[in-house]
Amino acid sequence: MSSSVRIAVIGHAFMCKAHIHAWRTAGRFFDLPKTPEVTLLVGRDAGRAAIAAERLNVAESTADWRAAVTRDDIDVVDICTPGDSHREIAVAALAAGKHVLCEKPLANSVGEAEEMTAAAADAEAKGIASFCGFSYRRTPGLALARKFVQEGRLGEIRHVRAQYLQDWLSDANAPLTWRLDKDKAGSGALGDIGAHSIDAAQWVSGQRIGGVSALLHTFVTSRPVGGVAEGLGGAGDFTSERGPVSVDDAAAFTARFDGGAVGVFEATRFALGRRNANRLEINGSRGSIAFDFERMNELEYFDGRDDQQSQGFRRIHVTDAVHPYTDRWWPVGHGLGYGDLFVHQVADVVAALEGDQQARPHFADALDVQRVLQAVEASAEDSSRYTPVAR
Ligand code: SOE
Repeated sequence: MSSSVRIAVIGHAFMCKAHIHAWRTAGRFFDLPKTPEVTLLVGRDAGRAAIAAERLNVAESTADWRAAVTRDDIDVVDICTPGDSHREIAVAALAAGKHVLCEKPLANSVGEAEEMTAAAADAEAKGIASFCGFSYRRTPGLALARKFVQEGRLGEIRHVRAQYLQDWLSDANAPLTWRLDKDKAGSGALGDIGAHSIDAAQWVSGQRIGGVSALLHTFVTSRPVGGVAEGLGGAGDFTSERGPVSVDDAAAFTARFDGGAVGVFEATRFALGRRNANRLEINGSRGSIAFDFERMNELEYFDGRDDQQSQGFRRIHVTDAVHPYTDRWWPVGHGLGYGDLFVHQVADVVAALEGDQQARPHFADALDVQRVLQAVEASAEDSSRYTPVAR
């Protein structure tokens, strides 16, 4: 039996870099049962894939994902492409007996996500695993918040307040890239970052969202076309010609959770000054937690049982050896960063491949998030739910 896990990464942009960095780094900090080896980088454009492979030091690249997912020397297919290709690649890879790690949101529609989940269930019966990249579950602060909920420190959960605020689209002349095209991305802020909030809120609170009432809005309806997507923006010759933006710029919704909590969610890429403020606050009958990814090494915790004189939110530095994931890293206090979430993710995936427990979130978990996304869109389309103010 091979002592390595051989990975084909599909996609050659931002997420591909984050994943390859993680596959490379995980074994340096975590005790993995097998050594990850990124064998192949696949990109739609052979030239760009070759450039990315050279920079990221991957020996081989190709534009042919179909051939890649059936190769004997590949164990894991890691999908880092826009949502419109997730279903086809994942289903083919699972059918070929490859474990699949797929970026979030799982798909562009519930129908696609259902098909992928059914394929994952068939594959699981043959020992093949599926994972979805809701990477924020791997933030030590959020993992600690979940632990506090499970330990009963928050008591009965009443409020779940989730915001995911970014600002990289604030400029009306930022280019029209795939994240602004519904056919490619499925939705806008909602699926791109709101999906993270939905997953984190359900995972940390331990409650599922049962219903929503939503509002979606697009502030900038057309943007410059041309050039190529790079990072979150673009490179090359973006022209003065503008094309339509077909997704939401901002999403807001209220939610009822099946355990009795009420939720308020907001996702936007127009919150000028907020770079990656992925925030979650939960208030229970005994205590509260508040997390903001812009201070990702901290978790705020309020213990309602403290004596009244000393009550207040305490700021826990989630950097100690007793905290989730952190014992493997730097000595206490030095802290982690965005890329480290992906390291934790692949460490969990590799451990699960060799263990007897499926790493979560798997495709079925991600399908659940997709159903919430669908409910939000359906609610936002139903204008009868929007009550104008009578003046
Ligand atoms: C862009 O909004 C983005 O890169 C998301 O696609 C990621 O999922 C999130 O982690 C950071 O922001």
